[in-house]
Order: sequence, then C-alpha cells, then structure tokens
Amino acid sequence: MRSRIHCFWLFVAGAIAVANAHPHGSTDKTERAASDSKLVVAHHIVGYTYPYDITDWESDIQLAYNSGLDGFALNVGSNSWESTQVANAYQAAANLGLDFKLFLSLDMTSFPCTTANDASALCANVSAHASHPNQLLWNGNVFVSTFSGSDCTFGQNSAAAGWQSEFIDQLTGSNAVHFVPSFFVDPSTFTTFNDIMDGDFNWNGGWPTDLTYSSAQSELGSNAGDLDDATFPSSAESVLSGNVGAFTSDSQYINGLNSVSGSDKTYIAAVTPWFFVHYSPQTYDKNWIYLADYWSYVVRWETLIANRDQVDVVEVVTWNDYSESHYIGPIEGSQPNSQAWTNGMPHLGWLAMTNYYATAFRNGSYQSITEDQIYMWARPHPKNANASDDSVGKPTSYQLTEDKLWAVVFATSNATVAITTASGTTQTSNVSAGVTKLSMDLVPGSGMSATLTRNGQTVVSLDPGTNFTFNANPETYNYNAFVCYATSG
Ligand SMILES: *[C@@H]1O[C@H](CO)[C@@H](O)[C@H](O)[C@H]1NC(C)=O
Ligand SMILES: *[C@@H]1O[C@H](CO)[C@@H](O)[C@H](O)[C@H]1NC(C)=O
Ligand SMILES: *[C@@H]1O[C@H](CO)[C@@H](O)[C@H](O)[C@H]1NC(C)=O
Ligand SMILES: *[C@@H]1O[C@H](CO)[C@@H](O)[C@H](O)[C@H]1NC(C)=O
Ligand SMILES: CC(=O)N[C@H]1CO[C@H](CO)[C@@H](O)[C@@H]1O
Repeated sequence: MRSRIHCFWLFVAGAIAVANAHPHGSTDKTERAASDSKLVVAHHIVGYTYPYDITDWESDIQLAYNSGLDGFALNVGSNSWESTQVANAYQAAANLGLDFKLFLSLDMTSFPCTTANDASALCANVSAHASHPNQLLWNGNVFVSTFSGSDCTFGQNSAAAGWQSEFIDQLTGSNAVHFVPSFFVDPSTFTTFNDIMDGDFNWNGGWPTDLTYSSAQSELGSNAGDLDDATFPSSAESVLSGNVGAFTSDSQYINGLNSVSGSDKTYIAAVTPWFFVHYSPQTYDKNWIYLADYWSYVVRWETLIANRDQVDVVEVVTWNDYSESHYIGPIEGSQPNSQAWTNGMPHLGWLAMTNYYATAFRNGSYQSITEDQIYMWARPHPKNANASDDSVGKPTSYQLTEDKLWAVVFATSNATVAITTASGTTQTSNVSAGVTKLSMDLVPGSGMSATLTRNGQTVVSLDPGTNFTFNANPETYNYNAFVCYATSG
C-alpha cells in the first residue's frame, strides 16, 4: 500500500473549457439497486483542489460526464478547507443538473481516528451531503468509501467495534450508510468486519503490485538478463505482459467478501493507466514504478468487462493524482510538488477512450466504433538513460519497462495505420474494424507520429510535434507517460 501525500504546494490553476455535452444516454439513476446497475466512477483527490472554485468543479464534472463516467469518489482528508471544496463539488453537480453521482472516500491516512470525537467529525461530514440529490445512494443508503482505515478504533477496543459503534450505528435514517471501504488487509480476514463492510474497494487491483525487478528476474530464470535491455525478446514480454490487467487479486477480494456476513458484497474494482512516483528520501521517500506497459489501461478494462458479472463498480485510479502519475483528468488544481514529472505530460487520451470501455462495462457488450481514433503514449526518455541532474535516482523496478510506444487504434472499418518514430522509420499495419493494439520501438532523439489511411486518403493524423521527443539525455528522471490522440472528427 501507499500513503497519501497531503500537502498543497503552489500550482497552476487551469479551468478547462469544455465543449458541448454528449450525454451518454443515461436514464434516471437516482436510486441505484446493486443488482441491476453498474457504475464507473473516478477517484478525485480533493486535497489537490485547493485553488478550485465552483466553475472548476463544474468543468471537471461536465468533462467526466461527457467521458462516460457516472460519478466521482471524493477523496477527502483532514485539511479544514477540504470540506468547503466537497461542498463546492456537490453544488457544482447540482448547478449542472446532470445525473452525476458523488460520494465521500474518507482518507483515513489523513483523518485522526483514535477517539469517538474523531468518528463524530466523519459522521458530520457524511450527514452534510446525505440528502443532496447528487449523493450516490445504494439500496437507499448513503454510499461511503475510504482509503485505508482498517486500524481505526475510534476509542473502542478494535477497529471493527470502532467503525460499528462510532460510525455505522451513529448514522441512521436518511443518513444510514452503505459502507464500502478500501481496507488494506488480507481479504481472507474480511470476516473481521462482518456486518460492517457492505463491500470493498480493491485500490491496488489495477497494477501488478507484486511484480518487481527481482520477482521478474526469478520468473525469467536464466533469461533474467533480458530485463536490463531497452527492449525485450517476445519470451520475456510474454512473461511480463501476463501480469498486466489480471483478475487474480480481484478474485481474492471477491472470495473474501463472499465470506463476510451481513454484507451486500459490493465489489469496487480499480482500473488505472500508469504508476510512477519520484520523491527523495528528504521529502516523501517514494521512488518506484509499477509495470503499466502492454496497453495496461485497455487490457485491464477488457478484463473487467469480461468479468463484469462479479464487479459492481469500476473506480478509475485516478482523476487527479499527479504524484503517482495515474491521473486521467486535466493537469490543474494544485500539485504535491510533482510538477517535474507531470507538467507537459497530458493524459487526456486515456480519458477520451474511457467512454467506450465504461459503456461496454455498463452494457455488457462493446458498441461499434463510430469515429476513427488513434491513441499513442510513451515515456520521455530511455529507461537506461542517466539523468544529468537528478539526485533521487532511477525508480525501483524501472527495469520492467521497455523503450516502446504503445498505440491503440479505434477503426470504423478496415484501414492502414502507419507509425513513424525516427524519420524514415515507419511501421505499417493493416487493421480491422474495431480496436487494435500496436507497439513500436522508440528511437532516442526522435518523436512519434501516426496516420490512419483508408482508400488512399488520410483519415486521422496524429503528430505531437515538438511536444514529445524521446530524449536520450534527460536532466531529470521521468517514467511518466506522454499521451496523445487524434480523431477523424
Ligand atoms: C446495450 O446496447 C445495445 C446495443 O446498442 C442496446 O440494444 C441495449 O439496450 C443496451 N443495453 C443496456 C443494458 O444498456
Ligand atoms: C495491407 O494490405 C494491402 C492490401 O491487401 C497489402 O498490399 C499490404 O501488403 C498489407 N500491408 C501489410 C503491412 O500487411
Ligand atoms: C478487412 O475486412 C475483411 C472483410 O471485409 C476481413 O476478412 C479482413 O480480415 C479485414 N482485416 C484486415 C486487416 O484486412
Ligand atoms: C503542444 O502542447 C500544447 C500545450 O498543451 C498544445 O496547446 C499544443 O496543441 C500541442 N501541440 C501539438 C502539435 O500537439
Ligand atoms: C460538514 C462538516 O462537518 N464538515 C467537516 C468535515 O471534516 C472537516 C475536517 O475534519 C471539518 O473541518 C469539517 O467541518
């Protein structure tokens, strides 16, 4: 697990102008029944919204709605200003008049939780918005999640007793909660929380968190040395890619929930596009990657759609966590001193492809592609490059990644896709209607671009120009991804 960084350094505030709405055809979902509806929400960290006003919340909510999301899990911590931002979020949703759901994700790495008064404060936070029209209800109860909290006793002799008597039992009537925490415990011990957990959110489920450089070396055995190269032979790729998007930890969590008594067993699965964090020992002391190559975001969505019978809610991790490089929203608000690896690294392409997968998750079948699109992403420097001015060093497990770009093509019908790295280095593929995943070796000192052609005509042209160069001589380490995309429209 990780600990949340709660700090607000100074920032760039950027209200993003959002063009015309494309409502995704939802009907009235005011009262969700767990059995008949599926939701896709994004984890929105209120701690990074210090400079927001209501219009910033409106633009986030409108953009999320247009991108096929049903709501935000509002991660809220103990900074006193955060309750004002939570109120702004609810107000913004009401102003827009959208069927967009909000619920609190209480960040228990931030809130104190040793006394009954600590629980009373959380109850007041929940009650403050319980009757708001945009509050997510589940079987009529107020949906509440957490980040962590399995050790919170609130003055009782165990965490189970604390959550039960000081939180759940205190919230009654229209404030009664549907409690779906993200507890970082072995799911085989979920029965500790019988009658308390109405479900669980598997925060780490979207990454292969057990895969490290050393575990991958063991998996590769005599071929372990392949990991030190810029790109891998297909034998090594198949071992590594087998870890990406898997349902293994989801199954463990679902089994754990199935043993919990007095529980609705609401399962929230995580989908996440990336992970890179880079703080020195003198600051937050976090410097590692999780493997997210091999089109991880897309593959994970495909896994969740294939297993949708077992998943109630998909939570995108995250909308705006710049510190760990897994934001899919715009770069705005405040940053926890993550500018060095965030600025200039847009991720909105991942948001743009989300509607297609979110719709398939809710619906059970993939809709046909109605607009040609190319998505492409890559890290900005070779994995083995030595940064000239970065005392933090390379992140743990950087060896797992490859010096490749990852492309995903959405084609309305058969087409030809040409991807170019260095000038004169072009890879051409014939693709069928639907989604095709492509990759290509990057060339140090060069960029990346792509076209989709059909019947000799260029239909989509993607070229980030000087915004992306695979820089052989970086000053600082950056294993975040630069994501670009283009459509025919
Ligand atoms: C899923 O999509 C199909 C095809 O567009 C449509 O007929 C059906 O009503 C949708 N089902 C749901 C549950 O939205
Ligand atoms: C794509 O299809 C065309 C027409 O069938 C063919 O001539 C060409 O060789 C194919 N290209 C590739 C890279 O397969
Ligand atoms: C293109 O379309 C035909 C059928 O119309 C199909 O048989 C073929 O496999 C498709 N894909 C490619 C890459 O040529
Ligand atoms: C480069 O990035 C800037 C700032 O995000 C953007 O406005 C511009 O359109 C980008 N240029 C290209 C060619 O994508
Ligand atoms: C409405 C409400 O009770 N808000 C509280 C939520 O928690 C924060 C942090 O403890 C308090 O400052 C708010 O007053």
